[in-house]
Order: sequence, then C-alpha cells, then structure tokens
Amino acid sequence: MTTIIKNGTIVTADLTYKADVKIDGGLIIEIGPDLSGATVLDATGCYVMPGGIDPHVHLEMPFMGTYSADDFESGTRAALSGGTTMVVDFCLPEPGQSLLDALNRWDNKATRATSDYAFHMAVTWWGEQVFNEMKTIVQDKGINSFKHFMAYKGALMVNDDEMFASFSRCAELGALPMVHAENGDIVAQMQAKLLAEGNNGPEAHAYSRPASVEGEATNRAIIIADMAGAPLYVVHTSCEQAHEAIRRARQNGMRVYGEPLIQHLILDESEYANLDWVHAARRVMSPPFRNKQHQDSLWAGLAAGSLQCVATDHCAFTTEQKRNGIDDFTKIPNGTGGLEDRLPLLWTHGVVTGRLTMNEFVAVTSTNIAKILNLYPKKGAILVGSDADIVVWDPKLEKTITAKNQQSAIDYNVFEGQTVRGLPRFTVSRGVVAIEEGTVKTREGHGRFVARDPYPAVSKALSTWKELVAPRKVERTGIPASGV
Ligand code: DUC
Ligand code: ZN
Ligand code: ZN
Ligand code: ZN
Repeated sequence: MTTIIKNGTIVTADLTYKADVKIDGGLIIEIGPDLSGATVLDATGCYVMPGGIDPHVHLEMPFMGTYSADDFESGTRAALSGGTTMVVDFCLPEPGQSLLDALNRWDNKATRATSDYAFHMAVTWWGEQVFNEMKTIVQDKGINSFKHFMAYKGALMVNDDEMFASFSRCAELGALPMVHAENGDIVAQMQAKLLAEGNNGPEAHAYSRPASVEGEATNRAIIIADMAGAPLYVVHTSCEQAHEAIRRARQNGMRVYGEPLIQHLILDESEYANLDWVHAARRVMSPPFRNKQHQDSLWAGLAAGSLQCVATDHCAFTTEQKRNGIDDFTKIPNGTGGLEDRLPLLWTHGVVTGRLTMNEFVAVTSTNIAKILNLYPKKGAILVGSDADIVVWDPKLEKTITAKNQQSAIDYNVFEGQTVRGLPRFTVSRGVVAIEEGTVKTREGHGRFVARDPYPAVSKALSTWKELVAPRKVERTGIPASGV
C-alpha cells in the first residue's frame, strides 16, 4: 500500500524544491514530480520536512522522589502532535546499579511509545562494572552516547575523575559523552546558604544556579573531553558563558556540540518573580530561565552554527508534584514540558521573524542531531531509503497554546496563551499517519527502538592541545651522582 505526499514543497537542511514523496513499507521509495499511489496526503501550500527529533526527553523518569508525569505513550503522542517523530530518552541507572539492569527497565517502559525512540545511557557512578558494561551497551545494545550529570550532588552527580575515566572509555568505544553542565558543588552550597537566609521560594532556585556556574562546568567538561580524546555534547546550553566555551572549543578544532532548549529561547527569568507561587514553581527547571542577553546569544548561535540543536528536556511534573517544594525550593521537582510545542514555537519565533531560514529550522530540529547521534540518513532526511518520518507543515495553521487541549498528562503548560503560526497538517511516523489536521491517530506500541552504531571518527581528537599531552620521555645522559 503506497502513500503519496502530493503537491508540497520539500524543505531539508540544504534544499527547498517542489516534489511528491512516495512511501511504502515505512520507507521513502521515490521523490519526484507527479507521483501516484493508493493513498494521497494533500500537501498543497505546505512544507514537507523531516520529522522533528527531540534528543533530550525524560519520560516516566524517577527523579527527586517522584516520576515525571508523561510516560512513553503520552510523551510520544505529544511529540507527534507537534511534528516530532522521534525522541531520545535517558536511561538512568541508580548509583551502584548495573547499566544493563537499568536498560531492561527502560526497554519495558518504552514498549508503549507511539513514535520511534532511542536512548542515551547515563553514567551516574564509576567502577569496573560500569567500565565493562559500557562496551556491551555500545556494541550490543545500540546506544552510542553517555550522559554525565555535573550537578545534583548526592544523587546523580559524578566528579571530575569519574568523568575523565568515562570520557576516555567513550573515546575507546567510539561513543559520545554528554554533560549536564552546572557546578553541583557550588549549587549545593548556594542552596544551603539561600535557605539559611530564609530564601525558600522558587525565585531562589534561579539564584542558586547562575550562568557562571554553567559556564564553569561547560569549560571544565570541554577540557576533560579534550584530554580524553573524546568529542562532547553539552545538553541544555542556556547562557552566553556556556555558548562562548563551546564556540572557542569548536574554533580550536574540537567536536563540541551545544543544545539550547525551546524554553530558554522563549521564556526568561522574570517568570520566577511572578507573585503566584504556583506560576513560578511550575517553571522551575535546571538550568533556570535566563535574561534577554543570554537568549539573544542562543539565537545567534543557532543561526551561526556554533549551537547545533534545539531540544526540550521534556520532564513534566503536575502542579501537585511541584507542591512538594512549597516550603523549600530545593524540593520542587525540576523540569518543564515542551514536546508538543517545540516545532511550532521555534517556527513562530525563528522562521516567521526571520531569525532562522526554513533550512536552518530543519537542521536544528532534526538533521543536525541525526548526524551527531549517527542516525542519519535513516532519520533526519527526505531521501530515497530513509524512514518515512515526515511532517507536512502548514505555515497558515494557527493556534493558541493551552493546557486544555494538550496531549501532555500535566495540568498546565508553561507556554499557556502563546499563539503559534505553523503547525503539522500531517505527521507521518514510518509511513503511518499519526496526526491528521489536529486529529490524533497515534497507535500505542507503534514506536520502535532505533539502534545506533558507534562512530568510527570520534576518537580522533582534533584539538590544538593534543600534542601537548602526547608524552615523550626525555632520555638524559650525565645523571649526577648523589651528593652533588
Ligand atoms: N533538569 C531538569 O529541569 N529536569 C530534569 C533533569 C534536569 O537536568
Ligand atoms: Zn540536565
Ligand atoms: Zn500564572
Ligand atoms: Zn535532561
């Protein structure tokens, strides 16, 4: 049964042209003018783009004494509603726990996914078992990226020697280390000080994690990766200091990637000054929202190519869950949603305003991350042989974002009241129509795990520092006798 996407304009990361797309068996089998087939999806007036890939989500994540509220079913349903056809979640072993045991749990949760998905593995502790299991994870389990938390002291955080050991192992295996870059030691002290001084409200969350703390950790992780001969992916890059470190590293020839979130691009620190505790607490996430200068830096980085991907860090908690921190901001579960709104918001604030071209939009929502995670051209492309993960994007469709008709399981939306222009007319997941003009047709369990191979190239460090760390013993003659 073939499907034709007809009369649309194909937009990829590098081309814009008119053509039809023919789909069979979940794959794109032909691209060209005047194609015909059994089922026709009318794309007149629309852009036909690779479906979005969100490289950073936490579905049913055990965190801060609770679980994030969207599971793989509601989370991927939200994703597809907004034109995202693949998500990458983080498998989180507890400190001391086997990576393979944790992966079993994640495999079970993900059977409910309605879109395709992959995993990053978190390294939350270090030891011989982790060292050994990393090889199995890369070579047998189709996971080629490892996340390290430099914050969340006493829970998920790893220290510098653990990171250096793990990054070095990544370099050997052809895997990509990733970091949540915030100095967790300083954050912990700042939190204690603020609480002791009576600052227990959600605004103190932002005071405890300023931009410099993120900039320091980003710099540190870059140097550790460089010394280990590994590339580095910095998740949720939210400020100029972190962006600057990434720019500088790239200029030095390092493969370092930065990922702004749609939340940081659109929302700012004034949210935490809201007099309504609930309003502010719902927006508590790490890193926190920043000011306009930081936002401008992130937008500039996306246009200039010094930042590569826009993600969500979708980690949604209900108001009831947020209330856990009513007397103590450090107990407010960290996280916000965004899976359904990422593409429409980035189109509205990026493409409609002229800050991004349509091709740059495709690059930062899909193609770049497909290349970075070694998913390309199975994902992130409109090419013959690629998976038919496609969004038929209608630039004239409008809506006002509201929790009343969102797919996410939570009771609010941090973008409530924002009007977006540009929405999916169809979202197609491996050839199957999942969303049609706002009607949800997703199928629980349709999603498949996408295995990723290790990278052949990543262990070749490119840094200008490299020669300084290649040891060469100096052979000396004339060693003086003792007593001289
Ligand atoms: N930040 C959040 O806000 N939530 C999940 C984890 C994280 O790093
Ligand atoms: Zn994080
Ligand atoms: Zn409010
Ligand atoms: Zn995260």
